[in-house]
Amino acid sequence: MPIFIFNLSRSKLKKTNEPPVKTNMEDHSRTIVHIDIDCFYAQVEEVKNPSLKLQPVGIQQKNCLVTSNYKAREYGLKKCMSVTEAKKLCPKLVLINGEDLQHYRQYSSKVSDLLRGFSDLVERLGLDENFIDVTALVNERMASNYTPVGCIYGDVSGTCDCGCYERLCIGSQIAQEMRDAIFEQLSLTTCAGIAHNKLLAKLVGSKNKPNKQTILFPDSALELMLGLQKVCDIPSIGVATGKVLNDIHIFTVKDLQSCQIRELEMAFDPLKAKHLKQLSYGVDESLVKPYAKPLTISLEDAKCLVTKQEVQDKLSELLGRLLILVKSDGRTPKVIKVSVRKYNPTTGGQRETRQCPLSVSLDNQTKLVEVAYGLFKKIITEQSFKVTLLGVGFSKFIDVPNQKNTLDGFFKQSSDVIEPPIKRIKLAKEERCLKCPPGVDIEVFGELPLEVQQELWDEHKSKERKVVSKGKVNTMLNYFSKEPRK
Ligand code: TTP
Ligand code: MG
Repeated sequence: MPIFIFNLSRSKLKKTNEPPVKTNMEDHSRTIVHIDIDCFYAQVEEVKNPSLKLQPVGIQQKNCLVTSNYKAREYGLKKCMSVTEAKKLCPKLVLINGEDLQHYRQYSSKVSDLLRGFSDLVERLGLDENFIDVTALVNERMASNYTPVGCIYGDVSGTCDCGCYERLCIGSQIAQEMRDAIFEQLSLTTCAGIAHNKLLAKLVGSKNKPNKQTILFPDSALELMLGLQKVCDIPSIGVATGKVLNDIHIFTVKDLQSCQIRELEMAFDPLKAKHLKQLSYGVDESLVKPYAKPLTISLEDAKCLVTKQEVQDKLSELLGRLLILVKSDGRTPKVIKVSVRKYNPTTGGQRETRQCPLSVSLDNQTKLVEVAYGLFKKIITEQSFKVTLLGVGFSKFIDVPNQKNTLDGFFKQSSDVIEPPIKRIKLAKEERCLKCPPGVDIEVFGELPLEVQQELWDEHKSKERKVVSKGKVNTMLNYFSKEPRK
């Protein structure tokens, strides 16, 4: 009895007293949720301009329709269709240029960050998909309520006795909570798949679209896989692998299931051969690999620039877009860098980068452009120049929490100099005289955030211990030192 404490819908399904039969020896202990944002770029545009929701909307890159909202799809519009063809099918189509990915990237990281509130194990796949391993959360909630939420794929009458039914039902409740949170906080609708591995979660999530979620219980895995037809429809089988499979006369998922492993081993290494065979049966042992936040956030433009004004305008444009990305990232950068490719008629030119500590508020774009232009001048010393690429970026991020200490909050009190929040000033005052390294202006030092002060102090101590080599000039300490750099 303790094994079968099911909800009403479940008990209707299992009336016999026969012990459930586990059909295979595969491990079902994980619970994986796959979340895919509906018509992603189109939805972001609708959030920015809600009046679009009532109209058929297509997102255009060059002459290609990369996606469209579901209203437009009613006219038969498909992804990757030419704009001309799309307009023919739907003359009222509202076309939006989707070549600037800035907002899409912003929403993409907001979704992943939000999902990380549910589990540390979040893996991003492209901009609009995430895998979340919710096994730990599911285990915490076991013995609570096993009502499945959303659609169920296939037949659920044959069952497995390992507890996967209960785990997947709880997984479906968590998936619903995730999707509700994404909708409440970001106004985006999503689809979710819930299964015991990544492959099946991704595949089953697309069975009911848009704004729906679907559970797959292990016994329906074979049915789902056979429904795919072509081997290339298996998500991790790319064009190259698909071609090799076709060359050995394996075209369908059924072909892959029924071929001899030896045949596969003639074309692939034994591990890959085994993996392909497993995939065809819906077996996928790959783990959800948590993503790390980027070490650098940067933007660049490969445009030919020949005057100071052009360079400053481009830096201003790039910084404007970059600041939005950095602020939404939530962390504080400590370094700004500029990359330049100087034109060279023979080689095409080589990229050079210069960086310096960031001592300017992110709210003061004018000052940032000046700093960036200063870095540019360190690379391009000539009066007359031709550069074919200009980039600007921020790095060395510190984890300032995204709420009270957002960059807005962090830099709010001053327009151009970093002003530490009250708590930091108090601490800094107590330690300022003790910790200000020789050669650094004590007033400037007192204005710096505690982390930067600490770094300067540590660097000074390392220098004392001769850890920093004499020739290294690009250090924080040298930057803040009153003495000119050698
Ligand atoms: P998809 O997830 O393929 O599509 P979608 O989110 O627009 O629609 P749905 O999931 O509801 O079926 O792609 C995600 C985004 O990636 C999409 O909104 C636009 C972009 N994209 C491209 O830039 N180039 C492409 O060729 C495709 C297919 C998509
Ligand atoms: Mg999508």
